[in-house]
Amino acid sequence: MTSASPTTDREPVVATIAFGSNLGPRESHLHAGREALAKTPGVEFLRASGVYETPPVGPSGQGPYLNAVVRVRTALSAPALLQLMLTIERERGRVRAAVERWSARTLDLDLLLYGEQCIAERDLIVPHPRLHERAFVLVPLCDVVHGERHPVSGRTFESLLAEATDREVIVPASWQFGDPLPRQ
Ligand code: A4P
Ligand code: MG
Repeated sequence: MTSASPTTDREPVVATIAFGSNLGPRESHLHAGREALAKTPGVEFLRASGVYETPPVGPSGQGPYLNAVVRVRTALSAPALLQLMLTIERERGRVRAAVERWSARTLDLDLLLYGEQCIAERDLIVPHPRLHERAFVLVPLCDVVHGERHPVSGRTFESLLAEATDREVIVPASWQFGDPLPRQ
Protein backbone atom coordinates (compact mmCIF):
# COMPACT_ATOMS: atom_id res chain seq x y z
CA MET A 1 0.00 0.00 0.00
CA THR A 2 1.41 3.34 -1.02
CA SER A 3 1.23 6.21 1.40
CA ALA A 4 2.02 9.85 0.81
CA SER A 5 2.54 12.89 2.95
CA PRO A 6 -0.70 14.47 4.11
CA THR A 7 -2.59 16.57 1.64
CA THR A 8 -2.95 20.24 2.36
CA ASP A 9 -5.44 22.98 1.65
CA ARG A 10 -3.35 24.15 -1.29
CA GLU A 11 -4.92 24.70 -4.70
CA PRO A 12 -4.62 21.49 -6.75
CA VAL A 13 -1.91 21.59 -9.39
CA VAL A 14 -1.67 19.66 -12.66
CA ALA A 15 1.53 17.61 -12.51
CA THR A 16 3.11 15.70 -15.38
CA ILE A 17 5.08 12.54 -14.64
CA ALA A 18 7.32 10.53 -16.98
CA PHE A 19 7.29 6.74 -16.73
CA GLY A 20 10.20 4.58 -17.92
CA SER A 21 10.93 0.86 -17.61
CA ASN A 22 13.48 -1.44 -19.24
CA LEU A 23 13.91 -4.23 -16.69
CA GLY A 24 11.58 -7.16 -15.92
CA PRO A 25 7.88 -7.12 -16.83
CA ARG A 26 7.86 -3.59 -18.23
CA GLU A 27 4.13 -3.41 -18.92
CA SER A 28 3.31 -4.54 -15.36
CA HIS A 29 5.62 -1.90 -13.92
CA LEU A 30 3.97 0.87 -15.93
CA HIS A 31 0.48 -0.39 -15.16
CA ALA A 32 1.16 -0.74 -11.43
CA GLY A 33 2.79 2.68 -11.28
CA ARG A 34 -0.21 4.33 -12.86
CA GLU A 35 -2.64 2.47 -10.56
CA ALA A 36 -0.63 3.37 -7.45
CA LEU A 37 -0.62 7.05 -8.37
CA ALA A 38 -4.32 7.11 -9.19
CA LYS A 39 -5.42 5.49 -5.91
CA THR A 40 -3.43 7.83 -3.68
CA PRO A 41 -5.58 10.31 -1.72
CA GLY A 42 -4.91 13.78 -3.05
CA VAL A 43 -4.00 12.55 -6.53
CA GLU A 44 -6.58 12.54 -9.34
CA PHE A 45 -5.63 10.78 -12.57
CA LEU A 46 -6.32 12.98 -15.59
CA ARG A 47 -4.88 11.21 -18.65
CA ALA A 48 -2.05 9.12 -20.01
CA SER A 49 -0.06 9.30 -23.21
CA GLY A 50 0.52 6.41 -25.53
CA VAL A 51 3.21 3.94 -24.52
CA TYR A 52 6.35 4.00 -26.70
CA GLU A 53 9.23 1.61 -27.27
CA THR A 54 12.49 3.57 -27.12
CA PRO A 55 16.18 2.69 -27.51
CA PRO A 56 18.08 3.10 -24.23
CA VAL A 57 20.08 6.29 -23.71
CA GLY A 58 23.01 5.38 -21.46
CA PRO A 59 25.37 2.45 -20.96
CA SER A 60 25.30 -0.32 -23.58
CA GLY A 61 24.02 -3.81 -22.83
CA GLN A 62 20.55 -2.82 -21.59
CA GLY A 63 17.24 -3.51 -23.27
CA PRO A 64 14.78 -1.08 -24.84
CA TYR A 65 12.52 1.06 -22.66
CA LEU A 66 8.82 1.52 -22.52
CA ASN A 67 8.18 5.22 -21.96
CA ALA A 68 4.96 7.10 -21.26
CA VAL A 69 3.67 10.25 -19.57
CA VAL A 70 0.82 10.61 -17.08
CA ARG A 71 -0.98 13.75 -16.02
CA VAL A 72 -2.57 14.11 -12.59
CA ARG A 73 -4.22 16.86 -10.59
CA THR A 74 -2.85 16.86 -7.08
CA ALA A 75 -3.13 18.61 -3.74
CA LEU A 76 0.28 17.21 -2.76
CA SER A 77 3.21 19.59 -2.64
CA ALA A 78 5.95 18.89 -5.19
CA PRO A 79 8.29 17.34 -2.57
CA ALA A 80 5.44 15.14 -1.28
CA LEU A 81 4.64 14.05 -4.82
CA LEU A 82 8.32 13.18 -5.40
CA GLN A 83 8.36 11.10 -2.20
CA LEU A 84 5.24 9.26 -3.41
CA MET A 85 6.94 8.58 -6.75
CA LEU A 86 10.08 7.24 -5.05
CA THR A 87 7.91 4.97 -2.87
CA ILE A 88 6.13 3.60 -5.95
CA GLU A 89 9.51 2.98 -7.63
CA ARG A 90 10.67 1.02 -4.57
CA GLU A 91 7.45 -1.02 -4.56
CA ARG A 92 8.29 -2.09 -8.13
CA GLY A 93 11.70 -3.33 -7.01
CA ARG A 94 13.75 -0.35 -8.17
CA VAL A 95 17.39 -0.68 -7.14
CA ARG A 96 19.67 2.28 -7.73
CA ALA A 97 23.12 1.40 -9.08
CA ALA A 98 25.75 2.94 -6.83
CA VAL A 99 28.18 3.86 -9.58
CA GLU A 100 26.69 3.57 -13.03
CA ARG A 101 24.46 6.39 -14.21
CA TRP A 102 21.38 5.64 -16.32
CA SER A 103 21.53 1.89 -15.73
CA ALA A 104 18.54 -0.39 -16.43
CA ARG A 105 15.57 0.09 -14.10
CA THR A 106 12.24 -1.59 -13.31
CA LEU A 107 10.42 1.74 -12.98
CA ASP A 108 11.62 5.32 -13.18
CA LEU A 109 9.20 8.12 -12.37
CA ASP A 110 10.36 11.65 -13.12
CA LEU A 111 8.45 14.79 -12.26
CA LEU A 112 8.50 16.67 -15.55
CA LEU A 113 6.20 19.56 -14.72
CA TYR A 114 4.41 20.82 -11.63
CA GLY A 115 1.95 23.39 -12.94
CA GLU A 116 4.14 26.10 -14.41
CA GLN A 117 6.40 26.22 -11.37
CA CYS A 118 10.18 26.25 -11.49
CA ILE A 119 11.80 24.45 -8.56
CA ALA A 120 15.53 24.21 -7.89
CA GLU A 121 16.05 22.30 -4.65
CA ARG A 122 18.90 19.92 -3.89
CA ASP A 123 16.69 16.84 -4.44
CA LEU A 124 14.13 18.24 -6.87
CA ILE A 125 14.53 20.17 -10.09
CA VAL A 126 11.40 21.05 -12.08
CA PRO A 127 10.95 21.24 -15.01
CA HIS A 128 13.03 18.07 -15.26
CA PRO A 129 16.44 19.33 -16.45
CA ARG A 130 16.70 17.03 -19.47
CA LEU A 131 13.09 16.92 -20.63
CA HIS A 132 13.55 19.50 -23.41
CA GLU A 133 16.24 17.50 -25.22
CA ARG A 134 14.91 13.94 -25.11
CA ALA A 135 12.60 12.46 -27.70
CA PHE A 136 11.69 9.56 -25.37
CA VAL A 137 10.12 12.18 -23.08
CA LEU A 138 8.86 14.69 -25.66
CA VAL A 139 7.02 12.18 -27.88
CA PRO A 140 4.69 10.94 -25.08
CA LEU A 141 4.55 14.42 -23.52
CA CYS A 142 3.15 15.84 -26.76
CA ASP A 143 0.27 13.33 -26.52
CA VAL A 144 -0.98 15.09 -23.37
CA VAL A 145 0.01 18.77 -23.80
CA HIS A 146 -1.31 20.91 -26.60
CA GLY A 147 0.29 24.28 -27.20
CA GLU A 148 1.74 24.47 -23.68
CA ARG A 149 5.13 26.04 -23.17
CA HIS A 150 8.23 25.00 -21.28
CA PRO A 151 8.20 27.18 -18.12
CA VAL A 152 11.87 28.15 -18.50
CA SER A 153 12.46 28.58 -22.24
CA GLY A 154 8.92 29.56 -23.23
CA ARG A 155 9.15 27.15 -26.18
CA THR A 156 6.18 24.95 -27.00
CA PHE A 157 6.82 21.27 -26.38
CA GLU A 158 5.84 20.55 -29.98
CA SER A 159 8.63 22.85 -31.22
CA LEU A 160 11.14 21.17 -28.89
CA LEU A 161 10.09 17.78 -30.25
CA ALA A 162 10.51 18.98 -33.83
CA GLU A 163 14.20 19.61 -33.04
CA ALA A 164 14.86 16.36 -31.12
CA THR A 165 17.36 14.40 -33.19
CA ASP A 166 16.32 10.87 -32.18
CA ARG A 167 12.54 11.22 -32.52
CA GLU A 168 12.22 8.89 -35.53
CA VAL A 169 13.42 5.87 -33.50
CA ILE A 170 10.55 6.25 -30.98
CA VAL A 171 7.68 3.94 -31.98
CA PRO A 172 4.32 3.08 -30.39
CA ALA A 173 4.66 -0.05 -28.22
CA SER A 174 2.55 -3.14 -28.85
CA TRP A 175 1.09 -2.72 -25.32
CA GLN A 176 -0.80 0.44 -24.35
CA PHE A 177 -2.33 1.57 -21.03
CA GLY A 178 -5.71 -0.14 -20.69
CA ASP A 179 -4.70 -3.26 -22.66
CA PRO A 180 -4.65 -6.59 -20.78
CA LEU A 181 -1.22 -7.26 -19.34
CA PRO A 182 0.81 -9.75 -21.42
CA ARG A 183 1.57 -13.13 -19.83
CA GLN A 184 5.02 -13.10 -18.25
N1 A4P B 1 15.42 14.48 -8.79
C1 A4P B 1 15.66 15.79 -9.00
N2 A4P B 1 14.73 16.32 -9.79
C2 A4P B 1 13.86 15.30 -10.09
C3 A4P B 1 12.67 15.25 -10.87
N3 A4P B 1 12.20 16.35 -11.53
N4 A4P B 1 12.02 14.06 -10.95
C4 A4P B 1 16.27 13.64 -7.96
C5 A4P B 1 12.50 12.96 -10.32
N5 A4P B 1 13.64 12.95 -9.54
C6 A4P B 1 14.29 14.13 -9.45
O1 A4P B 1 16.95 10.05 -9.62
C7 A4P B 1 17.95 10.58 -8.77
C8 A4P B 1 17.37 11.70 -7.96
O2 A4P B 1 17.00 12.77 -8.80
C9 A4P B 1 16.09 11.40 -7.18
O3 A4P B 1 16.32 10.76 -5.96
C10 A4P B 1 15.50 12.79 -6.96
O4 A4P B 1 15.81 13.30 -5.67
P1 A4P B 1 17.05 8.55 -10.05
O5 A4P B 1 15.70 8.15 -10.56
O6 A4P B 1 17.69 7.74 -8.99
O7 A4P B 1 18.13 8.57 -11.18
P2 A4P B 1 18.05 8.54 -12.72
O8 A4P B 1 16.64 8.61 -13.19
O9 A4P B 1 18.91 7.43 -13.21
O10 A4P B 1 18.83 9.88 -12.98
P3 A4P B 1 18.58 10.98 -13.96
O11 A4P B 1 19.90 11.62 -14.18
O12 A4P B 1 17.42 11.83 -13.53
O13 A4P B 1 18.19 10.18 -15.23
P4 A4P B 1 17.26 10.61 -16.36
O14 A4P B 1 17.79 11.85 -16.99
O15 A4P B 1 15.86 10.58 -15.91
O16 A4P B 1 17.56 9.44 -17.35
N6 A4P B 1 16.58 5.89 -22.08
C11 A4P B 1 15.33 5.69 -22.54
N7 A4P B 1 15.12 5.26 -23.79
N8 A4P B 1 14.24 5.92 -21.74
C12 A4P B 1 14.37 6.37 -20.45
O17 A4P B 1 13.36 6.55 -19.76
N9 A4P B 1 15.90 7.12 -18.71
C13 A4P B 1 17.12 7.41 -18.29
C14 A4P B 1 17.27 8.11 -17.01
C15 A4P B 1 18.31 7.14 -19.10
N10 A4P B 1 18.02 6.57 -20.39
C16 A4P B 1 16.77 6.35 -20.82
C17 A4P B 1 15.68 6.62 -19.96
MG1 MG C 1 14.39 9.13 -12.09
